[in-house]
Amino acid sequence: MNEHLRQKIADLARRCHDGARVAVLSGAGISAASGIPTFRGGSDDALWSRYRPEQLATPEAFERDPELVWRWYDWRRGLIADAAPNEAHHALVELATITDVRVITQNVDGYHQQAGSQDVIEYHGNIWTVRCTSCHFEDLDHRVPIPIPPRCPRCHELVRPAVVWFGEGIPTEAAAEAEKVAAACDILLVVGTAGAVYPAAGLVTVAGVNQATIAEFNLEPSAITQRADLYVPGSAAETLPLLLETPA
Ligand code: BJW
Ligand code: ZN
Repeated sequence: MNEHLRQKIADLARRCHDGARVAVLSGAGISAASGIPTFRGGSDDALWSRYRPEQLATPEAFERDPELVWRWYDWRRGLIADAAPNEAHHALVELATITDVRVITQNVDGYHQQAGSQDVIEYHGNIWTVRCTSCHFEDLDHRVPIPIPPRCPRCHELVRPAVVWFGEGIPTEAAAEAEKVAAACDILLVVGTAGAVYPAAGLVTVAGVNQATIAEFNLEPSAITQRADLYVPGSAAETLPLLLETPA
């Protein structure tokens, strides 16, 4: 890492120590160091390279073949259950002891909360919550493996993961809260997301028009990089902890 970049990160760390309000928009890349595969590119493991998203993460796919979709989610639930949050998640918990930090995550793995982050906004839902496709039943279900396809204990219709698929709206409260947090922050940390999926990626614009500093932490440049004030290359597990170093 060159001296110029180090200086920029130190400036950001100083602002955090001075009480700047921080918002975080995280994506699959923040959990990559935990061993959870990302969706797009950058890895032989990418889920999207083995399965096309429209085969799996849409309401139509679930209607067509609920067992296939559930097998995919069951596999991912197993990976998540067997792994744990990493240094990037933990760095954000520690950052919250220094200043006001709100995490908006596109991830469904629950790792931010598991690491200790409070009031996490789950923009795309949570993989451990299931809800009935017919009645109003919704509950946590941590079974791994889950009987496929799982059925509603109340009405015996299919249950589905309470996550947001393509073509579905973001949960109303999460959408409103994320918009508010993005608009009110002084610094937006964009961590491990390709910035290709909307409306999540639009939160960067919301923060930008409100004059926030956009700092991106990603292994590779993304759709966000051109809009970022600062791009920090590398694994978030190694780069986010740099924000905790006490500025001179
Ligand atoms: C590392 C790293 C390391 C790796 N350290 N970095 C505007 C324009 C065009 C299209 C649209 C638009 N607005 C809406 C749309 C349609 C669509 C959309 O965005 N399509 C695009 C593909 C173009 N959006 C929707 O359909 C959304 N809904 C909607 O718009 O509804 C309208 C509506 C309103 C009212 C009523 C009804 C409807 C919903 C989108 C839902 C997305 N769902 C998924 C699945 C969630 C559940 C699950 O997990 O199974 O969300 S898809 C998937 O993509 C998942 C992710 O959260 C999301 C984002 O992916 P992410 O996190 O960016 O991951 P990757 O893999 O893409 O990138 C990883 C990054 O990490 C890379 O950059 C790596 O370099 C980096 N990295 N290792 C740091 N160690
Ligand atoms: Zn039901």
